[in-house]
Amino acid sequence: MSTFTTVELIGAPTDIGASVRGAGMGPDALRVADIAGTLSRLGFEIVDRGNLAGPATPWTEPANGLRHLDEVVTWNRSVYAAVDHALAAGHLPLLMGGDHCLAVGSISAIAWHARRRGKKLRVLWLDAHSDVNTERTSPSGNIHGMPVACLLGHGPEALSGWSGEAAALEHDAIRFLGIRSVDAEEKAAIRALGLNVFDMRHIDEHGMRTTMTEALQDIDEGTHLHVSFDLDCLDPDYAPGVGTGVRGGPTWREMQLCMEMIADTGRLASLDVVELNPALDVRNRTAEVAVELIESLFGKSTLVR
Ligand code: 4U7
Ligand code: MN
Ligand code: MN
Ligand code: MN
Repeated sequence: MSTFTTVELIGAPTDIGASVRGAGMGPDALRVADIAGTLSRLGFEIVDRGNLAGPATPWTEPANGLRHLDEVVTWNRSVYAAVDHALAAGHLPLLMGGDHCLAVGSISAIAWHARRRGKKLRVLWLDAHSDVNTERTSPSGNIHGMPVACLLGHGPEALSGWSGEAAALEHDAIRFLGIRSVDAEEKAAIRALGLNVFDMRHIDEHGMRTTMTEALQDIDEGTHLHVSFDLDCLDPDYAPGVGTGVRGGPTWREMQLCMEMIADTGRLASLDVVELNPALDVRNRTAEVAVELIESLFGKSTLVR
């Protein structure tokens, strides 16, 4: 499916952008669930870069609306460098978080490469949340609720402009899926910015198949498709090991169809898997579910025909 033969695993073991502890154990939980063996059985070459190093989480209160800003910047710099290195080598970077603030570094590096190669960048943001808060609107100060604002050039200055442009993403380059928890001021931002949100109401009314057909509508040969997969997108019945779970998400089966339809485009070129929290999980079930879904995303098909 993918034009890539080598998948580069990059572990970023940190919960620096959250206020619930535990997402730092995500990379090793995915390794225990055999992410490497699973992808290699699908025919991919796997390079596991191990875990990046970075500052410990200080668990201090937000300052000027931002919790742990300096440490978030440091972690994202390492993520940017690692993703940049993987892309330069022609590999598909698979970032294993860690919390979702790390998408700033990952997607900024991807945007830089896509622009240089003349590719049209499209991002699918699979999440219960829209992550478009800023330091002025965030009810928590947690930066894992702000990466989209940063990538659109509206976040805190220290986390904006990393792709070499004011905004790594144009407002119409990102599609949100599975959204069901949006803060009041985020709603206003979504409207003001004209963002493309396929919320749970849309999935309920139209089904996953129609929703995905719409979401993938302008993907073509010239597209670099990035998936930013926040595991709290799934219903917590299927994925209990997350720090900010919200009832009423897609089922395992619906999420499988979503992943299979993305795989069918053949354009997947990079992936974040974030917000897995093994401290809240049940016998590594969420990590196993994540690996099953990633397997479909990379082209394992249950089609008999
Ligand atoms: B995640 C929240 F207030 N919106 O900003 C906030 F509800 O990366 C949650 O999607 C953010 O898991 C969740 O703190 C961030 C809250
Ligand atoms: Mn998120
Ligand atoms: Mn989320
Ligand atoms: Mn904008």
